[in-house]
Amino acid sequence: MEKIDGIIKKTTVDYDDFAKFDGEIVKVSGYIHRIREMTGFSFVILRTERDLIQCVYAPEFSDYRWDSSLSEEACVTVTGKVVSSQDSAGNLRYELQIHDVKILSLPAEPLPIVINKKQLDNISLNTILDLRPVAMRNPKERAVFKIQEGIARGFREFLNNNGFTEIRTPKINFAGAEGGTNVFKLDYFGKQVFLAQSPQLYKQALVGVFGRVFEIAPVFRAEHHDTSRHLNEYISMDLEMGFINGFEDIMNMETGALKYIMNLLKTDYAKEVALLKADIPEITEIPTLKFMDAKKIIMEKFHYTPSDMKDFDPQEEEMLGKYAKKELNSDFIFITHYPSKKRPFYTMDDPEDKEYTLSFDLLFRGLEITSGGQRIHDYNAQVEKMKNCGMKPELFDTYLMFHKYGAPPHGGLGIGLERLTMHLLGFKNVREATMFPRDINRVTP
Ligand code: AMO
Repeated sequence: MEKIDGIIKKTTVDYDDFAKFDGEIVKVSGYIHRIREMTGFSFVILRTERDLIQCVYAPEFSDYRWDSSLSEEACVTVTGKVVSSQDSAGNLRYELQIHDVKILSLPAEPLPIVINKKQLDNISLNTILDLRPVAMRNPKERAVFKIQEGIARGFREFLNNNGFTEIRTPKINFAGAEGGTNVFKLDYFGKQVFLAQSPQLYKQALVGVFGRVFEIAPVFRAEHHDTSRHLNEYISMDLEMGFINGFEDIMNMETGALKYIMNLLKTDYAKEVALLKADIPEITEIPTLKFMDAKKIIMEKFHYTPSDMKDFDPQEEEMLGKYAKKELNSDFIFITHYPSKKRPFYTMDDPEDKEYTLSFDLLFRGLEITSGGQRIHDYNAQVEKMKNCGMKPELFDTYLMFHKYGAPPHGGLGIGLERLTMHLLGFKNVREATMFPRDINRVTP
């Protein structure tokens, strides 16, 4: 009787294990990435989950004879002998002398774009996005999303190690959490509801249950403009923690998470980092600057006249990024104490100056990647602030249960995963760091 043990063990070998099998016969499954015919033999590059493996076909290696129906993108299992050699730099590398090729499937048509060059040359971003499922087969394109996996994994691991509980909050909601006009409305069996702009209201409520919580999930923003940094659906990496001494605790946690993520990328994602020549920042400490001091720097050092003294425009963020790099030797800078008028209703005002808040943004190489801060935990103060913001507190009674029945001082943050990936990899457009972007012009693939 066949028994099911719950694990499908790989019967094929990864390139990283080739050293252990030097001189032995192994099986490797993958796609035929490229075929180069030479005189008397052929190079067959096999694309596996994370590697390109050089295989060599020559009639003298075995009785196997090359099947002429084999084309690029054929799915195969290659059996062959692992052979080592030294490259020009003296490093050991391994290739496979082909003894057999089992065809698992053949492509019905040739690919619409060339994916087996080092990068997708002369192909517009729009075409790449239209053809994402196959465009991502290019090793460099694929590496972008492996790095993105590393970022999210690092965030999760760091928080797991620090007593946070992973939560899942609803994405169909009774109200927008962040205010503003960028909320998607939905007909919910005749009632109007909204797609979640963030998990804000739920993550705060769950601090009342678990103390420290986090979520990595899609959120939705009805952005009406086509910009290089806005998506209509993005992945928000949120955390929220109770019993804090101030919003500085949140900035500290973010610094720790980022250090952990960057180290993880250097170790477990070294292949992708090398392939993309990613400039992974060294983080020791992250400098902080108050909002109004940042404005002064923009005006005095960059001779720029801001059009809005309550927020930064993208150029101002770039200036602050340059300032942080040049004068403070940091790729990151926290800007704190944003004006109350520009922060949402849950933000705690600075008791020393109510015009400003106990909040922050984190800029990475001149782009906002995070917002966060301390929240109001007192029930009456929260109701009061909602009224001042023109909201009806009675519509938020589930949210306010947290405040009504005892809430600790708490705070949190939200990081845009795609924006962080974008600036880590030096992209100009957030879509390059988004697997299947949703924007004002795109809902497919
Ligand atoms: P905020 O609205 O500033 O704060 O969003 C947090 C971070 O999310 C990213 N982001 C976006 N990324 C891509 N496309 C968009 N349209 C987009 N909008 C925002 C940015 C931004 O810094 N609840 C608060 C967070 C908190 O205080 O916990 C919030 O959502 O990187």
